[in-house]
Amino acid sequence: MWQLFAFPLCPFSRKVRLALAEKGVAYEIVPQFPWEASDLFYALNPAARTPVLRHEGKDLTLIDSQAICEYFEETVERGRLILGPAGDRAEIRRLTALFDESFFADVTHPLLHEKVKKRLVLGQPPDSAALRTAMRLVHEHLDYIDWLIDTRRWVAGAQLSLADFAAAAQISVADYLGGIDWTGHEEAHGWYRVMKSRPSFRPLLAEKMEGVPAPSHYADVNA
Ligand SMILES: N[C@@H](CCC(=O)N[C@@H](CS)C(=O)NCC(=O)O)C(=O)O
Repeated sequence: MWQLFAFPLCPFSRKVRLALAEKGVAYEIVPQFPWEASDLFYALNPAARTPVLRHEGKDLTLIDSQAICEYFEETVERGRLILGPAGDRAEIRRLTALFDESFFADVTHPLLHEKVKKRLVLGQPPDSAALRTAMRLVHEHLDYIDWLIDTRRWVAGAQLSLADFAAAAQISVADYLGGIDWTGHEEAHGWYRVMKSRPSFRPLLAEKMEGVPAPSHYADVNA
């Protein structure tokens, strides 16, 4: 059985969980906060970053959400997420990287730092200027998703792909932390409701992070 070292609000672990669920790969979660890394976790990943996926029987450790998703794309036929001709696959990888890197840096990471790490680890109040900046930048990302969904059916093209799951994983964490305002983003909002309604999303919406309450709309697939 695969073991996923993860914590509930890690967007990269969420991306992996969505991909594994879409592909029908079973796993169990080993709760792991990067800021409380166990000796075992350090031994598996000296960078002490989640997600890490371990299979004891195969003596295999996979690190980094993209490496993990690509591994299962290469080894599991079901639920193709990087699909189509080479040009389409390049576009899926471009947009996956955009959400993993830019959305995370602009929005998810500041929200996690200000609202989770400061509260649970550092015992400090959030910096309201940093939160305002993240709330401003989220609109630029949602504008881009509006445009993508307006010009193609899914984020990276005509087919549902890893880029949709990477984007939805980041947004779901930002939404949990009260960082998403859908005003003026009908296309992006409609797309996210569809993503939220997928069976693969249900376990994420049901999960809570201790000490960090979610807003009431968070788990509502119609909200
Ligand atoms: N590129 C990596 C990013 C992983 C990452 O940044 N994980 C965060 C948690 S969401 C982490 O462990 N941060 C702790 C640190 O960077 O020290 C991936 O896609 O897996």
